Amino acid sequence: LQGCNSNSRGALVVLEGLDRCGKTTQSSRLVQYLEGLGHSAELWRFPDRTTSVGQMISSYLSNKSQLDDHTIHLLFSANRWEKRSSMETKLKSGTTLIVDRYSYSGVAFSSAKGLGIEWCKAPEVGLLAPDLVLYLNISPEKASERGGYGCERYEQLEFQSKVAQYYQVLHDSSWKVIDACQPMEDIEKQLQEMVLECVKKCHNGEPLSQLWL
Ligand code: T5A
Ligand code: NA
Repeated sequence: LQGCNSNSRGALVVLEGLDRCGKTTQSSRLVQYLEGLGHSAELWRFPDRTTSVGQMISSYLSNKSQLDDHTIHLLFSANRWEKRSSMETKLKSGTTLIVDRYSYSGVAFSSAKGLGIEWCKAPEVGLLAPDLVLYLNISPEKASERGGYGCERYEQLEFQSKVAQYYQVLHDSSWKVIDACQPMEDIEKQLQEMVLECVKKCHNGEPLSQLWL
């Protein structure tokens, strides 16, 4: 993989799943793994709470402010759009992005509140499509037993069950489903293989595509 041609691009890899499924744990391990192999890789996450849009989202998630369901949906989407061009630049310069949540979260969470799924997908159309989506599969019950659950707005069993149903609807050929109840190290090994294969494919010229066209 090292020494591949200079116009090869990085891979866009997204981790998805219910709250507490282990996305952040596994995303950072993946970046370390790729860097260890000499690849250029970065950890990104959505919501990106560092921007002014991201601060509005963060305030909403921690119940410090109230927003209409449509409004917060569009803010989550805007938070991805404001990062789109820098994502593209990074990918084209050969850096692989490991992204902790993306448009699938956006659509699954808002649909679970009762917004129409097509309405939810519309503002995501034209964002970069992931080369690989790693879905960390866990039951809402198991997830709720993990540390820190219950602090943020969406961390309730019944709601998380609905989110899981909408994730099922969004599942497409870019997805790989991993059992998130295995020991962390076992999950890590499985993800490494999947990501490495994807990185090779992208280095070899697999074109970037766009969501939901
Ligand atoms: N949202 C997000 C939307 O509504 N629309 C959108 O467009 C987007 C992008 C914030 C919320 O916003 C919603 C979704 C969310 O509700 P967030 O900041 O990513 O999203 O918050 P969470 O998803 O809740 O992230 P968490 O940090 O809580 O969960 P992770 O990252 O999935 O899990 P992680 O790695 O932090 O692990 C959680 C705990 O489990 C343990 C860890 O040590 C940790 O204690 N753990 C394991 N335990 C046993 N076995 C394993 N295999 C384990 N892996 C991890
Ligand atoms: Na997280």
